[in-house]
Amino acid sequence: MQWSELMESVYQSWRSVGEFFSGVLVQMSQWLQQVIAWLVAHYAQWGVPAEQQLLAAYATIYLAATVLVLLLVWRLVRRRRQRGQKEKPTKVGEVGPGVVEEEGEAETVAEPSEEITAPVEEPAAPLSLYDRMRSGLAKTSSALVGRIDTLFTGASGVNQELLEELEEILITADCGMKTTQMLVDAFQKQAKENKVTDPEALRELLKAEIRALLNLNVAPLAVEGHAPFVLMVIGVNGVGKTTTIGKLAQQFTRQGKKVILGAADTFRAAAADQLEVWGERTGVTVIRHAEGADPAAVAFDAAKAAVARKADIMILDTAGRLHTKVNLMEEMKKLYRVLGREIDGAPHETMLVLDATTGQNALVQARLFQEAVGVTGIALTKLDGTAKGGMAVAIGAELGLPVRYVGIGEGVDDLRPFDPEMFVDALFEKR
Ligand SMILES: Nc1nc2c(ncn2[C@@H]2O[C@H](COP(=O)(O)OP(=O)(O)OP(=O)(O)O)[C@@H](O)[C@H]2O)c(=O)[nH]1
Ligand SMILES: [Mg+2]
Repeated sequence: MQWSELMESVYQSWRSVGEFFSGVLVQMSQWLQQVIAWLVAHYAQWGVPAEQQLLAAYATIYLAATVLVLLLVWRLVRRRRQRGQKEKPTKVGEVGPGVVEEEGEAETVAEPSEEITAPVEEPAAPLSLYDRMRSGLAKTSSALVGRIDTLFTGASGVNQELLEELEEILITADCGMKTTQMLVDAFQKQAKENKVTDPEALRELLKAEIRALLNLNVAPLAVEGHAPFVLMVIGVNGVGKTTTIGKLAQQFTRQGKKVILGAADTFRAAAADQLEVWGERTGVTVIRHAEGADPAAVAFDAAKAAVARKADIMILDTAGRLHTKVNLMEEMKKLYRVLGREIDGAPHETMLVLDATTGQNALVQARLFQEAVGVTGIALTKLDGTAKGGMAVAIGAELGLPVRYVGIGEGVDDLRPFDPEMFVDALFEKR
């Protein structure tokens, strides 16, 4: 191709591009003129003086264009922000309040130190209570019910071998010796009497026996009878006392109840700080004193505040660290004395928090506290982190105490009033 031909074709292409854009510009200016004429005509109809009609039309177009541009910018920014949130990594340690760690005698509230990052999951549809329970019990279910299913499917009737293996499975899932014996005896009796051999029917039979055992000690916490209702929360270090109190405060507040929290764990300032974080989240007042102060003095002030402010519920956090049973008893006696003097019949509930992951050790703790201070109910936490969920069955049968709440995760709604029906259904649901 000749040089002049090349230049000619470049010139032609530019010319056609230029013609296209000038055509567009001409068209747009024609539309603009039409819009201006239309606006002017309307302003004339609305009685705008002739010399201001054109100005008003231009102002209207200017305003409309500005709004349009702003809308476009807003949409762009919103889209970018949404994309940024999907991609943003989160620190695992940021999820909840400080995690309490224990090393020898030193106590510290651990900073959210691990820089572990996890991708933020796509927002999922909120889980129903049942689904939460089901997923919280997943580990126990596969360790307990999964093994039981395998046992029943491979068995040829209810014989000694099957019963011994069933016993072993129940004990491994921390159902406790006494509870396991009760369950196995009842199961054997029912299977024999009703001549049950089919694996599915055996499964249903065991499920019914566990449900019956759990139903023996059902008693949800009823806070309505007293105003204020005083709930004292006790338990050893790190079992989840403060977290449970925080969740309860939020749940009661949502129900429209007025809550006051007392930080009677004065062993370390961080304990009261942790409670304050929950208080701020919920908008609940936290009564606290300086580190090392007398817990009974905090209880006194919290009780006074609860009465003065007409609170429905006062929840007292206590220290998990008391070296001997004598110390524990002395401390508790003092707290009982102070609370009882300020509020009739207080505390109305002494709820012991037990960590399900500690298995049989939790039962030992429970017996100690029961002897020392008189427990009236149990909150069983961290069921989601263990295959030892059989604990929930053991508590009622071994201690004769009602499980008031179960913790199946770190979220506020993961603390649930204990419902044996739902618990057993979720545990036995086929996965
Ligand atoms: N997965 C899971 N974690 C829980 C549950 N309940 C509490 N935790 C966690 O257990 C840890 C200890 O909880 P805290 O509430 O500080 O325990 P505490 O009994 O007050 O401890 P001290 O104040 O040291 O006596 C925290 O990281 C909580 O988030 C639960 O139901 N499931
Ligand atoms: Mg605490």
